[in-house]
Amino acid sequence: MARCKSVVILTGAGISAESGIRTFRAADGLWEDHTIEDVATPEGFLRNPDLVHRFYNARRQQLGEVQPNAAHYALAEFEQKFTGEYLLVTQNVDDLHERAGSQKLIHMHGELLKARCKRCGSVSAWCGSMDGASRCPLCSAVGSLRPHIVWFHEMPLELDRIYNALSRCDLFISIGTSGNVYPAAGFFQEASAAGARTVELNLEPGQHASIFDHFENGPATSLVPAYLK
Ligand code: BJW
Repeated sequence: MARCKSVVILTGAGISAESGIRTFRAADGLWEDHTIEDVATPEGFLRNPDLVHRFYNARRQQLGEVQPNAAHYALAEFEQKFTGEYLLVTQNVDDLHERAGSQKLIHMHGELLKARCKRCGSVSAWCGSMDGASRCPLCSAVGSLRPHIVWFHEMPLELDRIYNALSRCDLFISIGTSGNVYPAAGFFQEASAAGARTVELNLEPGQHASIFDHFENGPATSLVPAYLK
């Protein structure tokens, strides 16, 4: 670690699991109770916006009841002390990384606590009272707000910055993601092609664990602080 000049870290739902946020694909995961096509696609939102708003409102409410855990804090501390280039890319839409103190952070799948206007494209804070009939705080259009979430078939955010960092890194660490969802699932290959060492820290091996240079298995709250020490 001391010899690294540029580090990219990718996190998934597993890093927030011990804070009490459900992952997606576990036996008790979010996709067990909800049909992906209904709640996580633009077509589902067009069909039944009320259902989608209810799904995200319930998750916003839960976010107020959970706290960052030792893995989130370990990443924030590492960012503070590491002197090279650093980028944390999270697929998570919760705000636990920033609440732990991370700053060099990209939410590639959006943010639960933000709204996006379909008319003017502006992104604003999600207020508790917002719903499908609310007015955009910028352009005042009525009924144009949607969750600032990247659904299936939509383009993830800030990919240029992410691929740029991947092309320069010499260490890539994937934490708590199953490696099922692209393009994030392919990031380790980009990093590897650039000559980086690739490391996966996960409770259970992800889709590509066997082709990472190094895999460690266990809960994020133990593995991450120990690995970044
Ligand atoms: C622990 C733990 C503990 C548990 N400690 N670990 C190429 C090939 C095939 C398909 C495609 C492809 N390119 C695009 C696609 C289509 C699609 C896709 O990937 N489909 C697959 C299902 C096959 N991708 C898209 O549509 C994306 N857009 C796109 O590709 O645009 C075009 C494009 C093309 C080429 C280049 C660039 C762009 C958009 C994807 C949007 C994903 N959105 C979601 C929902 C967000 C909203 C919401 O939150 O409601 O994002 S889906 C969901 O999955 C969520 C997550 O961010 C994402 C990843 O899940 P994650 O984090 O890995 O969670 P789990 O549950 O799968 O895994 C949890 C892990 O934690 C496990 O491994 C456990 O072991 C571990 N764990 N406890 C440590 N205590």
